[in-house]
Amino acid sequence: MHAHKLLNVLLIAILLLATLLSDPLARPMRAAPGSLKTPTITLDISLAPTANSHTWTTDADFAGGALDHTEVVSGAGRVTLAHTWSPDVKVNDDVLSSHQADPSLVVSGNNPYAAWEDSRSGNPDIYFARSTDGGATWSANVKINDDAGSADQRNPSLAADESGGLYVVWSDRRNGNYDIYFARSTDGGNTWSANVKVNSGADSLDQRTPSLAVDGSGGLYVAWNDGFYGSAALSADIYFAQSTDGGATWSAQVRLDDDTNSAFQYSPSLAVDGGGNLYAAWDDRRNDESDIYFTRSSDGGATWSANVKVNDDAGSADQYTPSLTADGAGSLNLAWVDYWDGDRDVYFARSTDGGNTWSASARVNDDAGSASQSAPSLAVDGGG
Ligand SMILES: [Ca+2]
Ligand SMILES: [Ca+2]
Ligand SMILES: [Ca+2]
Ligand SMILES: [Ca+2]
Repeated sequence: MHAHKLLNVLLIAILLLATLLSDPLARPMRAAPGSLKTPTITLDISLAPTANSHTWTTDADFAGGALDHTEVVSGAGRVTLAHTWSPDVKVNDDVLSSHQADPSLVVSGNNPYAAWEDSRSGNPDIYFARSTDGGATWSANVKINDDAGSADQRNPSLAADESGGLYVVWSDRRNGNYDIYFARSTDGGNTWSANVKVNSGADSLDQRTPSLAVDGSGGLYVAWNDGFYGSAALSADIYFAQSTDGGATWSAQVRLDDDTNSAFQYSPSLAVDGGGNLYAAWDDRRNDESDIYFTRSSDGGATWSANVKVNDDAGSADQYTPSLTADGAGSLNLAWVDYWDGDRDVYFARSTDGGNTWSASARVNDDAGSASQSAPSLAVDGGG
């Protein structure tokens, strides 16, 4: 079916988010002093099939309104991909100096779609734009959240299906504490549905950092961290819900982490493969420092496997903000931010057996200095 498979770029985009800029409360574990950029990494596994050769871009200044300084590096040298971000392309179209942050990008065909947190109206909202020319120019921006007040909307996670549907979830404080909300678009993002609440748990708690996955048959899946700001402040867990009716209604929520104590789980990343298997990774402090843990479900999300630790360092370095993708050939790719060697770097591991075992953790970014890299976000296109 894929006569030109080698020409189909398998694009993994890793967004590096300046989390302090986007939401100081959302990332309470670490500070990023001086981190004024939100760099983007793009990792192309069709060009770089081994764990030692990665293609990526860095230093996209999204917070300033541009995706610039795109740089692609692989084990074979520097490579420029046809649809990486062009220098000095501005996604947001507001003319004020308001704050845009925390972008979530998907690539469908060769064209990118973006949702982000945007404070042009004086409080954080979720905005959307699309490009039909590979990222060279962007559409007028569309506000997605439909609340009338000034509540905070943050942490968007955007997904696209193969028939042009667009879906986004985010954390939303319209009810006085954070919940997970959802909207969909069937017209390429020009208009968005009425917003639907996803989580069904204790509403006095905060639900944050959702991750959205869409399968090829209309299934929608969301994972989030639940309870961080509530009375169980240090025992936040990872929860999951799904929809089989396009997001109109959502299932009862299911807990994904199997920590038996009251440790902190945060920042899930969810993926679904072509066979309907679901995969999730998150950062997890059950060992009194942060590690990346993983689970999968082969029954549509009803039950989940025993959690597996992914990162292989023996020490107490922190690993956090994982980003997970499942490609069409049964491989899982996972990137995260790692404090292993004293500064923040992006690390990567791959599993070819459904997540039972993982490759050695490999550093992706190759800067020799102590510059910090943070908050990767992976996406893979339909060819992968
Ligand atoms: Ca708002
Ligand atoms: Ca809530
Ligand atoms: Ca917990
Ligand atoms: Ca660790």
